[in-house]
Amino acid sequence: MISNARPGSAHLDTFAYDHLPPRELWPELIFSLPELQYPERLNCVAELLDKMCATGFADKIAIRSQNESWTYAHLLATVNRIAHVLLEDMHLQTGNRVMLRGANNPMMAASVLAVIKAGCIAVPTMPLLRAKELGVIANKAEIAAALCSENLREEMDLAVQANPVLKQVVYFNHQGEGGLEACMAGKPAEFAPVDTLAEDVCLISFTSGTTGMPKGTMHFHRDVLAICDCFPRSTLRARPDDIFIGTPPLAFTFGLGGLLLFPMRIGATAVLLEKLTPESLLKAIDDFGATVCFTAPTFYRQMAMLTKNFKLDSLKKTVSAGEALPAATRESWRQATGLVMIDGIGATEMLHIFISAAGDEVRAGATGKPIPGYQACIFDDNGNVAGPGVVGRLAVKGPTGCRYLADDRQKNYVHQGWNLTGDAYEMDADGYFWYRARTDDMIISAGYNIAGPEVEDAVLKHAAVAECAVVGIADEERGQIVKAYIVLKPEVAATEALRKEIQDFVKNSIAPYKYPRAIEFMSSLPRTETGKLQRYKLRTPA
Ligand code: 3UK
Repeated sequence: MISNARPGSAHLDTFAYDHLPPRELWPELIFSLPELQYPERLNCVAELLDKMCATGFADKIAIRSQNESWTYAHLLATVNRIAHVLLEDMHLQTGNRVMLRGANNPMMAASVLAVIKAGCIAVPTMPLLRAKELGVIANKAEIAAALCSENLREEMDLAVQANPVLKQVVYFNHQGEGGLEACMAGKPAEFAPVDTLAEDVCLISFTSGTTGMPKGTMHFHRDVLAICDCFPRSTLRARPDDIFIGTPPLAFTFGLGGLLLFPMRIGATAVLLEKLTPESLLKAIDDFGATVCFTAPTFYRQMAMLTKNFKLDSLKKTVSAGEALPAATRESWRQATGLVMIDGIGATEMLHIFISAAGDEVRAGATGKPIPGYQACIFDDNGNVAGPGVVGRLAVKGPTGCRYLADDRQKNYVHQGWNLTGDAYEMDADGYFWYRARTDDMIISAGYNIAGPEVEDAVLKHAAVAECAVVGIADEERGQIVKAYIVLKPEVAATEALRKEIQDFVKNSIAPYKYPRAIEFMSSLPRTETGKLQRYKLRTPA
């Protein structure tokens, strides 16, 4: 068989090359900034870790957890020992995929970095996935080996039993015989990074897609550095003395970037904590003196109601992504903390954030502008680039972009070199991008186009409302009607009078035809592990 691998690739196992989409289906990649001029050969972990140790950061704290503090030097030695285990004990070859399973903790982070440093391909998976879902991923990415946290052993073992493709698992955070820590004990603390190409795949991230087969998005060593050199430099403007904290799992690229790669790129500190609640995150911000926080809008909304009991004087910058940030949530966060939220839209396909704004550049209600390094435009219904004021499909391009692992849906995401994220957006005359809805979430009622999030924002401004999701449900007369699912604040009773009051409240703040004709009170809303509302579950209740 003729290998598809690029000449000079470090991959002995050419699976990734064999299953990348053909070049002509890739989005256009642009490297317009001086900081995006990477050499042809590049191992991103060598840049993020070995280089930081060699340039004065060896004794700085890289990672903190509830009970551990790891310096960059300690992280390097740990990563190196794991890399030896991968190659010598597990007999992995460069280019092999390695499944990674763990909540946010230092060993999970070290394992991801070790896989990449050893020239293999990391496939981090969300902690809550079950054996069945792990099997789908393992078969799709042909994964034979896994590193898994001991406390996730149950589903991992079931997945191994049911999927012959999965041949070996080594458990970490586990002191027993045969555990990763035991295997590492005899290994040297030095390991030379495998000399990969900048375009060798190092990460396959599966989308948290709501329907159908999950999609594997393939990312290069270069992409990992590119996201560190875009949003954090231009917009977040973090510094080496910053302390990063937040909720997104390392298996979600929002978390991998925000809670590991971004701090490492500048020699800052990452606080990795498992199982956070709005309350425990606030407490942790105080305990660790965190300065930069990454989480989803719904978390900020809940935290804003609890800030009275905390100091939060260390906190300087807060980043919201994963879902649209309602203007009402931005405002309650500002009132509670004095901080101007940095909203940013990112996507697993793009690896991280590509439209955002911070500080004085923020326009409440808009996501922001394409960050330096990225371009964005709106496509109208005829597939032409639309001018300001037109709602259409958001299209972006930059140094990163969509390459699905063996998937026909590549053609849906990439169009004329642009990445189509599946979002309906509008650009204003100043070049700000305003989120309207997911393209398939637009509600069409009696001929009107209604964006659910706009109605949600109006409902959320009512003092009795804690959370809200708005969807279109089938209606004989109007095609669809607007329905709001509402979680009330703890002390509020769900009455018929309140339903009417909320409807009138919305009619008074946005065009009356958008008001929710149906309202259902809920005790909670269905969400993914990444904090996204699962609107499809509300559209077709079980
Ligand atoms: C939605 C937003 C409005 C939007 C992600 C930051 O969410 C991430 O990746 P996913 O693949 O989902 C992508 C989709 O989520 N979305 C995300 N952020 C915003 N919508 N405003 C926002 N600020 O529909 C997008 O297409 O799960 C976010 C960094 C890395 C990520 N992977």
